[in-house]
Amino acid sequence: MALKFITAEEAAALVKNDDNVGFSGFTHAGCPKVVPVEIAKRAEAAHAKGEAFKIGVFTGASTGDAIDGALSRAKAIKFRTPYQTNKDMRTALNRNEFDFFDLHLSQLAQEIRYGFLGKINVAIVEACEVTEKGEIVPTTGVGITPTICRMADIVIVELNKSVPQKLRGIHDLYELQDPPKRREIPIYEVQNRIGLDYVKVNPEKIFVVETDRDGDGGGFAPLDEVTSRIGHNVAEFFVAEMKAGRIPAHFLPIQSGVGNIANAVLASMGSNPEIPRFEVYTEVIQDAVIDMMQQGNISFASGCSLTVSNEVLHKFYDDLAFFKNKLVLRPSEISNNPGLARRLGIIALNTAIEVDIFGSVNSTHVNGTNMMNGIGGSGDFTRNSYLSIFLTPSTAKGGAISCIVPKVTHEDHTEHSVKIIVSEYGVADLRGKGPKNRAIEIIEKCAHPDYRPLLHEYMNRGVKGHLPQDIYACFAFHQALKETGSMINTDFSKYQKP
Ligand code: 0RQ
Repeated sequence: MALKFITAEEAAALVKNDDNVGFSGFTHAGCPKVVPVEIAKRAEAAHAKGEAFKIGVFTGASTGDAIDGALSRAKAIKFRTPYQTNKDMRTALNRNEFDFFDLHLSQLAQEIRYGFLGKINVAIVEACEVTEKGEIVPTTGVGITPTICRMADIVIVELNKSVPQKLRGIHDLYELQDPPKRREIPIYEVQNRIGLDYVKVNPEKIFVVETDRDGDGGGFAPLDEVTSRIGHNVAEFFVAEMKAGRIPAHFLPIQSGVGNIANAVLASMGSNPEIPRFEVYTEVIQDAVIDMMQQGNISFASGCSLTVSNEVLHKFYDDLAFFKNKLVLRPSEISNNPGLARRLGIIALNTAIEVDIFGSVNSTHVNGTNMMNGIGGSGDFTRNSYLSIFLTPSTAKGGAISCIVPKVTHEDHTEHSVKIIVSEYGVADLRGKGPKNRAIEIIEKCAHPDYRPLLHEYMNRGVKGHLPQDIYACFAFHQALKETGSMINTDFSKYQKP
C-alpha cells in the first residue's frame, strides 16, 4: 500500500494526552528531531488553554534536545525512562516534575513486552528508508526500536534525507522471545549477525514525516593531563595482564562507557604498541572507535549507536564501504545482553561519580540525592563482564570533592561486581581481596594524596567486624562538603566513637 506522508504538525496531532510514546535512537544518535518538537508545542498550547497534556517517554537511552530538552521545557512529560543527559530534563526530574524510572538499558524492551510499564500507544522513529511493504531502516541508533514499532498502534517515521540510504545493511535487528519460549542468542563472536537489516511492521500503521536535520553530535574535550593519565594507566594494566596470561594474546572484546574519559582510554589503547588489534562489543560507539578502525587498531565494532560528533559521522558516511563489514548496530537488549557479556568475555570500562574504599560504586546520584544521568548500560556489563573496570579522576570540582570516599552515598554497583578501579594515580586491583585489603589498595593506588591521610584515619577508627564501616562517620566527607564547601575539612573527632 502507498505510504502516508504527513507534516510534523499533523504527526504530533496523532499523539494524545496521557499516551505512552516510544522514541527510536540511543544517545543523540538515531533520535527523531522534528515531531517531538511539535508535540512540545502542542503541550504548551494545551497548557495555555488550561488543558492537560503530558505523555510517557520511552527511549533507548538519552536523546537529543529535540526530545528530552523540548518536552521537559514544555512540561509535557508524565513519566520518563530509562536514562537522560539533558540539562533541562535533569533539572525537571530532580524537582520531581515527573516520575523518572532508571533501569538497566538491556531490560527496557523486555519490560515493555512483559507489560510492566503499560501500553506503548505511539512509536516515533527516525529512518533512512521506509518501504511500502512496511520495512523501516533505522539511522545511527537503535535502542528499543524493534519492540516499540511492533507494539505501538501508530508508527510515525521521520524519514531523514540527510542520512544516506546506503546505510541499509549496517543493522542487525533481532528481538528476543519472552520466557518460557526464550532460547539462547546465537551470537558466539562479536561479528555474528542473527537478524534483519530492517524492522518490519504493518504498513497500515505507518505515517511518514520527511526531514533533513543533522543530530546534536558535539565533539569531545581535548585530552587533559588527568584523562590521559587514566588512559595510560588502563593501557599499562592491560599490557601487564597479557604478560601474566590473564588476558589472552588476541585480547578480548572491549565495552567502553560514554564520555571524555572513555574516549581517552580507547585512544591510549590505540597508541600503545603492546596492545594488539582488538574488537569492541559495546553500546555506544564513540569517535575514538571510528578513528581506531581507520587506523587498524580495532578490527570490528558491535554497538547500539554511533554516538559520534557530526564531523566524524560525515567521515563515516563518506567511507561507508570500508565500515560496512566491520561495524554492526543492534538493539539495546542485544548490545547490552548480560548473557552475551559473559559469553564473549567482555572487558567493561565505565566511569564512576564516586567509589568507596571497599569497592562500591555510585554512577548516578550526586550526594545520594540528585540524579546525574542514570545507570545506563554500566550495570548490564559490570556485573557480567570478564573484567569490570571503573574509571574516575581522584577528585572533582577542583579538589573540593574526593571521588574516593568512605562510603558511597548511592550504590549502583556493589563491591561484588567491581574488580578494578583506575584513577590518574594508579590501578587498584580488588580481585581476591577482602574489605580491609581492598581499602588499603584503593587508598594507596587511586585516592588523591591530599585525601589519603583522612581515608586511613577513617579505616583506623577501630570498628570491629569483617567490614569496618563506621555508621556514625561514614558520610563525614559529604557532611564536610555540605557545611564547609570541601571534603578536605573532614573532622572525624566530632563523631561518636564506634
Ligand atoms: O561536572 O561537568 O559540572 O564539571 O560530574 O564528570 O568527570 O566529566 O565524567 O562525563 O564521564 O561522567 C558517572 C556521570 C561521569 C557518567 C558519569 C561531576 C564532574 C562533572 C561529569 P561538571 P566527568 P563523565 C555507557 C555507560 C553512568 C552510566 C554509564 C555516567 C560531571 O559516566 O552517567 O556508565 N555514568 N553508562 O565535576 C559531584 C562527585 C563527582 C561530581 C564527578 N563525586 N560529586 N560531582 N562529578 N564526580 C553509556 C550509556 O549507558 C548510554
